[in-house]
Amino acid sequence: MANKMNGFPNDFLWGGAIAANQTEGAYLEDGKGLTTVDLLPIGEKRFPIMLGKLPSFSPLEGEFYPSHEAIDFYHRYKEDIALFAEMGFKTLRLSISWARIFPNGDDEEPNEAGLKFYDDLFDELRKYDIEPLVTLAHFDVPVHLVEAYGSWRNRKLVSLFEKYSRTVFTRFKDKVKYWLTFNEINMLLHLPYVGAGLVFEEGENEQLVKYQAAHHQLVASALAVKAGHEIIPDVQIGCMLAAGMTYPYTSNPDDVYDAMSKDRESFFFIDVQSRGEYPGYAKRFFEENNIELEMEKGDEEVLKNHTVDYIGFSYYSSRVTSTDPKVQENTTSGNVFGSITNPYLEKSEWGWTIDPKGLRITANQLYDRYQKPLFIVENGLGAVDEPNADGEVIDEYRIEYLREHINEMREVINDGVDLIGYTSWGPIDIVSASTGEMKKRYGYIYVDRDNAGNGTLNRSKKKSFHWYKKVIESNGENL
Ligand code: BGP
Repeated sequence: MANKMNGFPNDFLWGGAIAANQTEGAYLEDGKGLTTVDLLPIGEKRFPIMLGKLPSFSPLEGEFYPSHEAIDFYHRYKEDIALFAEMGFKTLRLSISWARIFPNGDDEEPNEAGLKFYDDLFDELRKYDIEPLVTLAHFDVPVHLVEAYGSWRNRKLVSLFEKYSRTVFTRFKDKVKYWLTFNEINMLLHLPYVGAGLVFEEGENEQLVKYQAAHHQLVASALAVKAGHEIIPDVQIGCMLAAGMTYPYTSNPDDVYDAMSKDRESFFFIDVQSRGEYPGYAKRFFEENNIELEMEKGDEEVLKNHTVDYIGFSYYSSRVTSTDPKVQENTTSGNVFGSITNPYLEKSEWGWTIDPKGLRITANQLYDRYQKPLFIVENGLGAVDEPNADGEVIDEYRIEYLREHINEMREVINDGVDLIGYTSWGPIDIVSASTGEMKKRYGYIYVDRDNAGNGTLNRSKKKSFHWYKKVIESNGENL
């Protein structure tokens, strides 16, 4: 056994991650259908819609829909990929918009213009030896599927998604080896419209609808894994979890148990996708909450036989939980999971706790649990960037956040975890998923565009651009 801690392996996949709906724009171009995100305005109506509480299926006059133009990646991807290549990216995580391929979701034939867009995009990446890492579903459901079937609450979506998966696997089998099925699949429980296109009806059992939709996505995910393994040689298909440790506020066993239960709400999905079966604790939860899932004959077998090859996860922050009502009053805002304020840690401008060590704990926890390669497919700091008088963004705060997290990643690897890559979120500024804002930026590359949709869309390098380039060049040594 080697006695030296080596840190990052030579083939470590450094890069960045984006999603179609937050980046591409061109929301109705070349035959693309409308998606759920295209109906999310910026401002106060956004959150209730994301919770599935406010059906709104036609864009309202005069309101700003950030995803309609986003950062116009659809037309500018060559320029952007050249910048990623300049930073030395080994990989770029991006998503395919289902509605570019099947505009209504249930069309007979795929839309050739949509397929061609991604074909060209993957060629451009290959030109620079950048490995595409592709998410099949990143928070965007074709709107027609919501209107016609009630989205993922309906079993019909399983076969439609399988058809979509098979179509893109077949088309891109020589160009894309790394795939993810559903982005942050556990987000469905917290933002059901975002995760699964769900809009609730008055008086229905929302838990039941959510877990039924979850079952459909889990089966669809397993069928996608099956299809990928059949179609693409050497394929790697992963799941994707919004991860982040939950700490008990005290050593009171009630708090400790509560923290474990909160984490299990998320692990539930990966337990099914990676271990291939519903965990016992979920069965108990279903029984106690009158959740009787409709399953088809063969579902259990599909889940069992087609588990994922690796575990992808996003990590932004950790959480704290307590069973003491007094302590519970001290809850931070901003993070969709909700959390007690952690007195040991700082928060971002949006209230997300900054916890680099939590990344080490989370990664170790996931590896202990699943014993499969891990891929950190999102991480980063959303911040307001102000260009100085020379038009430069000196984003020391972002560098510091990333440096501390990358340092912990080295520890993770030295802990014996098989960590295969890191794609930081939004390497170029994009639209924020939770707020719809441009103001919340993650990029190494600044995009001139504001919350109201004004700006030239010009790209420029921030200080962190040069820093991340050195990090990759030195394989994580020069932080
Ligand atoms: C994750 C999503 C991304 C993303 C990121 C940052 O939940 O997978 O789509 O945007 O979080 O969140 P936000 O954009 O709200 O800051």
